[in-house]
Amino acid sequence: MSADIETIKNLVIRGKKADAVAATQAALAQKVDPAAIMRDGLIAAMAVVGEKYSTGEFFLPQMMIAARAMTEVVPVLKPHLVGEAAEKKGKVVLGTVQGDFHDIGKNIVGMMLEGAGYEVVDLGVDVQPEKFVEVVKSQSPQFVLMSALITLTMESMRRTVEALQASGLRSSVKIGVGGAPLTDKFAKEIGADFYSEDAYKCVQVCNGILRPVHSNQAH
Ligand code: B12
Repeated sequence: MSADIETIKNLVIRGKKADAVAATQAALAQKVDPAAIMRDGLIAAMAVVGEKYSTGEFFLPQMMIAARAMTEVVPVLKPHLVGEAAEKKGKVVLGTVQGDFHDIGKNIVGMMLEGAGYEVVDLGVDVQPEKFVEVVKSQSPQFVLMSALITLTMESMRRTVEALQASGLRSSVKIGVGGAPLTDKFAKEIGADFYSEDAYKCVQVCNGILRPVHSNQAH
């Protein structure tokens, strides 16, 4: 089995899940950097699939089998990407917003946060604003993180921020948003605290937000 990143990318694009898993295992055995496999193999493959869908070269079934291949490969990479954190840093409530069923990116964000020591309460996909509010009330997290991949469902993020505001819980959490169509500008516009373009940066931002909180408590 050929084990380079380009091969993995092409196998994921074509939805060859067993071969993509085998190629990833072979690449890891040959000490190919797992973060590079994720970025230049898997995430890059999804970008190509999206492009092909836009141009009409791919239809929904092809997009689905490619997504399934990616979903199979991620657990193979997981132990190589995330460590075991010794102590819990903080609690995150995470979900893909109402109307949106894309969860690959959200799951990667959750995986990286868990590896970095966060307790992640994953609400899944198509999460209504009221559900976020209910769980923030019962779980008292430090962060609410929302994912959206469809331009239209970005509006569900706005409604979730509004619902948190209306329930009086807004100031108890930092709200982060992400997903391919998101921008810093949109995050500011809806009153979120931050936008991150990928899972790695999201972990860094969360760590950065918690650090001053801890040092304040020490005084
Ligand atoms: C895979 C995929 C699917 C899969 C989803 C499988 C799954 N379990 O998620 C399937 C085939 C089911 C699907 C369905 C649909 N899809 Co689709 N899909 C994609 C595709 C190809 C890849 C998305 C993906 O997983 N990327 C890889 C991950 C790793 O990237 P990511 O999600 O962006 O996440 C990273 C960052 O954004 C960030 N991040 C993500 N979330 C968060 C959250 C926070 C808090 C933070 C900080 C960071 C962060 O970190 C992640 C890792 O670094 C995209 C194309 C694209 N370019 O995005 C289209 C795309 C998103 N889909 C699209 C469409 C139109 C649909 C459908 C409506 C199609 C249809 N006619 O039914 C349905 C939607 C159904 C619904 N209501 O949700 C459009 C959306 C157009 C738009 N802008 O509005 C796209 C852009 C394709 C296109 N070019 O037209 N899709």
